[in-house]
Amino acid sequence: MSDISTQEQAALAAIGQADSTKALREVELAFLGKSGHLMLLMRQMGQLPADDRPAFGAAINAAKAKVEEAIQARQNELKAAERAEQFERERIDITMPERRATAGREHILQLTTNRIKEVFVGLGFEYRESPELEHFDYNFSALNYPPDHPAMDEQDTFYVTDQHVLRTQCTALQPHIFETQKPPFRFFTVGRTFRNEAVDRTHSHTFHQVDAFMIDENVTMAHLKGTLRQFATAMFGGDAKVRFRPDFFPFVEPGVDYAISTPKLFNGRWVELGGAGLIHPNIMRRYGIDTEKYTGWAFGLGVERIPMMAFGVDDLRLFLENDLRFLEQFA
Ligand code: FA5
Repeated sequence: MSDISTQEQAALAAIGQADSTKALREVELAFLGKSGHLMLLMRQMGQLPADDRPAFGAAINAAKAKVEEAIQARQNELKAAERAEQFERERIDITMPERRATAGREHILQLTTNRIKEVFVGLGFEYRESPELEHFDYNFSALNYPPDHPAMDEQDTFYVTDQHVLRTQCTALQPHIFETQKPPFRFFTVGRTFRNEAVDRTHSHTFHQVDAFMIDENVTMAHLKGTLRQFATAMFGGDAKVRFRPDFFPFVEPGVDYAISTPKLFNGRWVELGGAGLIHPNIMRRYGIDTEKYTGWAFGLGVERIPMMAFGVDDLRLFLENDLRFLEQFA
């Protein structure tokens, strides 16, 4: 019996000293666990004379109950203390001034692209993506460039393999469409284009183009000119003038270059935006399109030239330098 009270006292002392819920759990195991001190005493009961067993059993149960109660009480204390300490550790200072989040805005070339898409979708054209890494044939051969034609020299580019180039013109969308679609149709694309080019105020090795084309019955140069005039009005306002002059591109016949002038900018000087023309019959025939029934036009122009003309920017390198003082002007 004295063993029971010794173990009980030892347990209560250890409980009092436990300074964390973890330490308390160890005390609990040491006394009440399967091979804890009080449990070992309980097992001795079998060896006692039968008459002594009830009193021994009652004493040990009482001791167990006391120890359990003390553990529970200490646990409540320790948990409360630990929670208070955790709150203290995780306290946040809500009076600290906030760090202002600066909202980004779209780049002027993205805003221009969005506007181009609005205008062409509004005119009934379907938007398509086209690969930036293009097979040589789509970029050149399929567009009626004869082998080694000098027109390719103007569009020297970056060769990834002998057969794969970074596209020099968004016109490369045309053969992809002609392979899979039957006219009548109207498509356009906007994207990055690349050329092996000395960089100056109006040229870069990486720039953007928009290309659009349509094929239908009775399509003429008048439709092309009307569309480009409407495009100029949407981009630069009603007082923008458009000019077409004969030009050569292997994939159109006849071909023109397309320039605009607005009285507000560059003293009304003409600025070339791109090229255009009626789709060459060689290309239509190659894709089995009946040239007696159908005709089509196509144009392609430099996207950078649009904000240059619209806002009087005289150096296109500014669009790529990411100087916020420049970019923030275009809300
Ligand atoms: C073409 O790329 C033809 N694919 C356009 C075309 C499409 C003609 C459909 C007929 C029918 P060109 O090489 O001229 O044409 O380029 C068109 C426009 O892209 C140029 O007028 C210019 O605005 C822009 N551009 C061309 N090279 C650069 C460059 N290095 N940096 C910035 N813009 C450029």
